[in-house]
Amino acid sequence: MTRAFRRMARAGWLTVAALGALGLASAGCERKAAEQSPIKIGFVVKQPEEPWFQSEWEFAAQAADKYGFKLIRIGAVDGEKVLAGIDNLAAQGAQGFIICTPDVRLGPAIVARAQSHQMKLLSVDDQFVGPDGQFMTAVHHLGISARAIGQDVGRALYAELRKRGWKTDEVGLCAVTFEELDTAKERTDGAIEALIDAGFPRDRVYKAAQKTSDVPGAFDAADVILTQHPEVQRWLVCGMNDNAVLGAVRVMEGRGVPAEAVIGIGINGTDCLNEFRKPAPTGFFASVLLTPRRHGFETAEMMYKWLKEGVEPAKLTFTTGILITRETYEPVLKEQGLLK
Ligand code: FCA
Repeated sequence: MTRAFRRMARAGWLTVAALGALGLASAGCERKAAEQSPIKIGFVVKQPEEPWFQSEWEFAAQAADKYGFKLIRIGAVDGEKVLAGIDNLAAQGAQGFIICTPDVRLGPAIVARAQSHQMKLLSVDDQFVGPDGQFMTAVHHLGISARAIGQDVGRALYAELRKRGWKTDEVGLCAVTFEELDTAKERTDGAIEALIDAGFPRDRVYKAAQKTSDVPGAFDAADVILTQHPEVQRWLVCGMNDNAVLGAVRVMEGRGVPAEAVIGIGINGTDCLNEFRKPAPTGFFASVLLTPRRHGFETAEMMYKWLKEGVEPAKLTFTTGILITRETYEPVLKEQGLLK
């Protein structure tokens, strides 16, 4: 308030019109502030209930805090929700978004919708596939080194089998697969390949195809395998992620297979913490902890710098993982900033 204004106010000369003008001025200020920090970034995920995606969101929110942009989180479980979500982001003024799509074959439709709103786009975790069945390499992507991580799982399964002194002819591998998604297929193929390379018999590999990539989907798939192979006494379990392995482990528990006769190794490391915290060990032996910070913070940071400074992100980025067990998960997660 100017000194003259204050003098007028003291003298009781402020009119209704003057007060109105003050109000208008402050509305103008707010508008100006909004124009000065205009960056809004969407983060769309396919399974918002999965801890992995919640971790990505959390880390993206840390990037938003650091750089001062607005993060808009959207959970989109099917194609319709994805396209409506993109329209919604555009209506809110977002200039770009990061997405893990519920179906990689939606890639062309997502690209077209982003272009129609002149929005920048970056895919995370699951890479888009074009009408020719090939990856859409024109779309910037950050994902995991799926085959190498799968191979780590296979090697760790075999090492634990040896440690327990199991004979391979009484063991079966229950591989919970989701082969329509390339990153999932690469993971389970990698695990099977490494196990066979290490000496595990190929004819004791039993694949269980998930219809949905969640715990109930894995449960139903593994249930069929257990029914078909009542002769198997000890089980190894692998899958695309923690939830795939958890589903199979639950089936085995339900059928009375003792926990010590199961070695399950997941991937993500974010969705198995409750399992590791159970007072007694279960068949879920270990997980490969991925880097949700890189998938959330780094993708959001890349998008921000692209929008703000015109710095184009790398076309393709691949991340790695670290094996964690009940014994090691706490220090490792603390070190990674995933646990306080
Ligand atoms: C896929 C899976 C997630 C996570 C991510 C890196 O999107 O569905 O659980 O493993 O890849």
